[in-house]
Amino acid sequence: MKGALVFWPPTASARAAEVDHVVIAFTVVLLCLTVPIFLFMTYCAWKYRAGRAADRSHPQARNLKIELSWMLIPFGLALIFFVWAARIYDDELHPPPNALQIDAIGRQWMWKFQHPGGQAEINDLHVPMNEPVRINLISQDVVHALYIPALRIQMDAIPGRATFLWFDADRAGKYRLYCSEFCGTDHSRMAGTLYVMEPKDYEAWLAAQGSVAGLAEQGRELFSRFGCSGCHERGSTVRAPSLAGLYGSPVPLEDGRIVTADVSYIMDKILYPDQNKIAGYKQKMPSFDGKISDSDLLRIVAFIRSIGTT
Ligand code: HEC
Ligand SMILES: [Cu+2]
Repeated sequence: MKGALVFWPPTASARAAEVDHVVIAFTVVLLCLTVPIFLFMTYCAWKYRAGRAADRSHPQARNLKIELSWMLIPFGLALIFFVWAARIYDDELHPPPNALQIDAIGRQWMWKFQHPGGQAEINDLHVPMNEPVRINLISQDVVHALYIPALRIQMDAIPGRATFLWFDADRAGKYRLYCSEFCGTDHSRMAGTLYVMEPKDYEAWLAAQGSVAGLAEQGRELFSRFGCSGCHERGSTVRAPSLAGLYGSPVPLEDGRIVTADVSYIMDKILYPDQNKIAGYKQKMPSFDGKISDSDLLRIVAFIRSIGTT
């Protein structure tokens, strides 16, 4: 409904429903704990009002059982909610590895989305239903945040850093998406529509975008243009690690840590190669911070991702 106030957004995923359960249950518990107190206060104010002959002797009273119960019961309840909410949070942090990966770039003042096949869209996002979707987020200028109320998810898009969110929408439809971080004059217009589609409709939508070179293919081209291949391909005089099979694999670092080569690791390496030095290599890679646009960066990452599985 246009113009109508929405007090409770629609629910388009199992996790969103779970978030609602936590919110509703927590509200009910809070009401159970506070309403009796306010009723009792009102009763006492009435009973002991000025001029009323009530017993005001106020004898010492102590009841250990009552005191313990009003500490331990709320504590136990708080713990239950902590564990319940922490499990949802944990789910948010762990996208399934086979999730469809879509890139999102925030910039003043629009959202740009890039699909693995190279299809790009502005402020609209088409996704298939009943399939995990991972959105890799980045910002080209200031901090933005992608917010999709129907999925109860929100994540900052931060310049120079890769963040993500993921969801598994289970109800086809049109939902709103927003930028929820004040980002300048037209912040309020930085919004769009999420289309959750039947998988076959999504395929049809992708096909209707015309033939574009896949993101990975565009990335392969940039990989040569930015001179990455000069160091990273066989026959180079610089000893640089091969990037084939890198994506998703563990990387031993010079300082002893072992990290997984995910999207943010690869992006960090391209922008800030001096961080996360790799064991067994001389760090000779130049920083590409400021030299490469975010869309291109994501294309190169898509290329590295595509040779990660072959
Ligand atoms: C001058 C040579 C050189 C160029 C140019 C270069 N790299 Fe590197 N790269 C290296 C070296 C050397 C390392 C490993 C050293 C280290 O970081 O400890 C490396 C590491 C990496 C890693 C981490 C690999 C791993 O096994 O974890 C990635 C990813 C990467 N480079 C991507 C790129 C991309 C993308 C470009 C182009 C935008 C690029 N590199 C350009 C030399 C280069
Ligand atoms: Cu914004």
